Amino acid sequence: MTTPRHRHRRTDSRRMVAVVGGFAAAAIAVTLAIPAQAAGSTLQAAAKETGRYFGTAIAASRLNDGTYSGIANREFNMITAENEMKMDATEPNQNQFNYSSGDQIVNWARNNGKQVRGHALAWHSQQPGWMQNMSGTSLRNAMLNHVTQVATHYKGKIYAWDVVNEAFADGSSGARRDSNLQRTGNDWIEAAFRAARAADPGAKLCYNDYNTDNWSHAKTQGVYNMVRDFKSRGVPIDCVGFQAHFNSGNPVPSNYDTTLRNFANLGVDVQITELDIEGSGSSQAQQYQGVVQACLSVARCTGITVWGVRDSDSWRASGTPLLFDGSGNKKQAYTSVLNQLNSGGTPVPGETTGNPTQNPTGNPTSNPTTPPPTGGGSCTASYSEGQKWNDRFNGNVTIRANGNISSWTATVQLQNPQLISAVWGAQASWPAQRTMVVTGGALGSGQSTSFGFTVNHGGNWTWPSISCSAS
Ligand code: G2I
Repeated sequence: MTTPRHRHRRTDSRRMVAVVGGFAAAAIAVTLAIPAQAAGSTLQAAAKETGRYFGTAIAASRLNDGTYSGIANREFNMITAENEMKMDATEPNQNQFNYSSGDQIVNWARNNGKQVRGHALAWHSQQPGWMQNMSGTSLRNAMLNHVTQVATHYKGKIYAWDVVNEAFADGSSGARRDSNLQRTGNDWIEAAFRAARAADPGAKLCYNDYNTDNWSHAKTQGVYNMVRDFKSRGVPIDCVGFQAHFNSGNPVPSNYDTTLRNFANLGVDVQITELDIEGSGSSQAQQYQGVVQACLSVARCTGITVWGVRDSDSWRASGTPLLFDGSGNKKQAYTSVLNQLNSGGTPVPGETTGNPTQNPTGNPTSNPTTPPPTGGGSCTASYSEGQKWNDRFNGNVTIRANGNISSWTATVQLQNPQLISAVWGAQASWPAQRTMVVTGGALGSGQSTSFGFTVNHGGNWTWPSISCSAS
């Protein structure tokens, strides 16, 4: 069993990990006690504490504005070129590439110790004039050449590429968007991904889109089905970007964490890539907090990027959608994001975990390439803090299979005088008043599942100890 740790009401939550390995019901347990650290005082520092990045879009033309670059340098550790690496910017004439503005941003980022998200290799929009009227094989080849050339130019300098941007239609069809690229054949997206992988094998390759935040929307499902298909056929895709441009007509959905988790369960990272939320004050702050909370609840949500620095830098400045006002002052939304980051999250890397406040409505399909579990592996139980109140706190446990397992049993041991008042996502039994046993079925190697519970702590904030055994 793990040793309980006495560290609570902290803002930088860490988890303890119990490992029971090898054989059925073997009682080998290891505790990883991660030392407490100070809460982050900037977005990047706070996000880093959870293993995530916090980024912004940068416009090359603004970099010599000291207020702008000062905030960008202080707060963010992942940089996206807002426009400078798009098709029209990088290949203004066919086979004549111009990397000057893109390089300016990449160099600024690297000189300041930041990583870069590449945006975007193939898109129906922002095509250079010469490409807009092309079709058929010549367009397909021009697109693939563009992907190859640009990804090769930036090879080794890009954390993740938005390989294909916005290829699905809005509305209820769940289908691909009509475009000149789509008309070259439905396989244009996977062709772009294969070309990008060949050019820069070190970059994560993402599909990026908007209006894919709500799990119940047809567009979300359309993208989900494509990613599932890609994973099943070995098309090289590593991540899905959720642009997250919100406003009153398109608010942050309450099932956002479900969406992120279900995509992550396909075996891809998920990233929030262009976040902005129109509005002001506490309403805007709360929505920002919700987005951050959703990402933090999913281990494979590896980072968040806001689409600009100050409100005045935004593509929709009148909606004041960013974290800094036009003078560069921190807004209420900034504080809510920072505080939420500092409240901790499911650490990265790892697998997905449950959010105790919402039961997922979707039912992610298991990756068809995963062989059916036959047993014999071990399991790892990871604890992460959930919400806290004066009289109670929530805890989350993620069970991860190391090797195939046919069943698992987790034991949650409470401390006196704690009592569990609610359990979700699992079947529990109570061999003793403060001992809860939770069982689950087969998991393939690397797969995970999670459950949560509420502890009425009676003044004792000590985390419960968790162990896991598998057969
Ligand atoms: O529309 C918001 C974003 C949606 N997802 C994809 C992103 O790439 C997109 O970003 C926006 C930029 O924020 C705008 O700055 O994409 C627009 C279209 O590429 C950008 O607008 C362009 C204008 O269309 C150009 O006329 C202008 O020269 O910005 C350029 C630079 O200011």
